[in-house]
Amino acid sequence: MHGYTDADLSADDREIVAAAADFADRKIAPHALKWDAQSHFPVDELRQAGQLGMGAIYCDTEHGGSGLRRLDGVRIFEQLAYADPAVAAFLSIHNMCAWMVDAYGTDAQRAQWIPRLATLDTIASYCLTEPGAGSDAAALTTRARRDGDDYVLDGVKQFISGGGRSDLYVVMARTGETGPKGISTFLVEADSPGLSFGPSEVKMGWHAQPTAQVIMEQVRVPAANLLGAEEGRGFGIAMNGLNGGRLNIAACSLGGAQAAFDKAASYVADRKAFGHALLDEPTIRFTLAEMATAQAAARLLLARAAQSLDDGEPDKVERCAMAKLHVTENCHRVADQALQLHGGYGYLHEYGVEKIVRDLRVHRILEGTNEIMKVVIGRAIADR
Ligand code: FAD
Ligand code: 2MC
Repeated sequence: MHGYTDADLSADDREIVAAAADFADRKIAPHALKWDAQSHFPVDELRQAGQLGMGAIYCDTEHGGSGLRRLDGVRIFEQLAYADPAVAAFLSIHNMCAWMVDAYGTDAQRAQWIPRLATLDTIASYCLTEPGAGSDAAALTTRARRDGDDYVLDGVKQFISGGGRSDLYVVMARTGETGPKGISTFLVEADSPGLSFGPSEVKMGWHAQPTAQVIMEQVRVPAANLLGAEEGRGFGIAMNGLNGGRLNIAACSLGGAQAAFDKAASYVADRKAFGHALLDEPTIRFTLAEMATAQAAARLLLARAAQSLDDGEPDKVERCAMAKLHVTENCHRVADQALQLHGGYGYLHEYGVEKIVRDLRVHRILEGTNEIMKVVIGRAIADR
């Protein structure tokens, strides 16, 4: 249980967090540096996580979801990210897709997809961003045209996590007017004729999961694949998915930064300079104190935001945005401070800290940039 004491959690909560930590320590951590260096996407281990209930964490148990809370979810992703933020973040995106199907799908869609998503026999990707529509997501131009009992999709999705490797693509496409009200959500299977993928992007971090364009040319899907069977609800579905996604990305930053902090604290205790351990240098202790305080504050803000989503509080959107903004910024700083405390060794791959810094950097950009988080929070303030 990295980052928690027994007093932080109830007995039930401890069991969930300890199980996630145990899996992460045994199945992910020993391989994280190799997977990063080799850009290996660990599908087998993701499926093992599915066997432990981490494929549809906060989906209803009716069709095989785990029926847990968002609060449990963020703690699970935090523990997984302690081992590898990139792997944890991919699983969080898959969980976001599973929840969208569970929360908005028809009974038939839920019965068809949730059992396979829960085990990760079906791995899912979330497709909102386009080359011409990132932060301004409601400007998307991928089109879905009704044709008899089918829809025909045309367009390009950019930066799709799992692109080319996932089995199911949850695609936001335009069925109506310009703006958010003309958008619908579709479930597109990987083997659909007309679906293709760009090359895997070469990235700064997140090497253990692929990122690629998803290209749709006359992709025909049955009308039954319209999520929720009603046009025009797609933007709301996408945004509600992202509220939880933003919490989870923050959790991945928190777990990654905790690993970096623990490495740094142990390193400065061992490293000698000027006749004593670096840990005995008061300014080094001040840095560790700042880092530990940042982690504790981030964990509290994140837990409160998760609770607001669990309870459907009126300000949940703003709280999720605040958590994403604060946690991803501060935890990236903690990871960078941990690198600095390692001196030159922090810059070497084998120490594992530079990987965390690289992986956490993108959390300030995706699932809504941190500038967009300020737009969301600012609008809430203005609307009060
Ligand atoms: P832009 O929107 O062009 O923004 C450029 C800059 O302008 C940013 O700094 C932004 O904050 C700023 N900006 C824009 N508007 C405003 C404003 N109103 N006020 C102030 N500043 C503003 N997307 C998916 O749909 N699915 C995925 O699985 C996925 N995975 C990703 C994985 C990776 C590794 C990366 C890098 C991205 C991924 N994305 C994914 C896309 C990601 O969500 C977008 O990159 C992000 O939303 C920003 O969009 P953009 O890149 O088009 O930047
Ligand atoms: N939760 C629930 N509903 C939301 C919402 C949220 N977070 N954000 C917006 N909405 C609703 C909003 O209430 C409104 O509903 P209604 O018409 O009923 O009033 C509707 O959506 C339209 O919202 P806006 O009028 O605010 O739309 P606008 O276009 O002005 O701005 C903005 C929306 C900027 C907040 C949105 O486009 C956004 O979040 N952009 C960032 C995109 C993003 O996060 N991309 C991430 C891609 S996924 C990824 O990166 C991965 C790694 C998976």
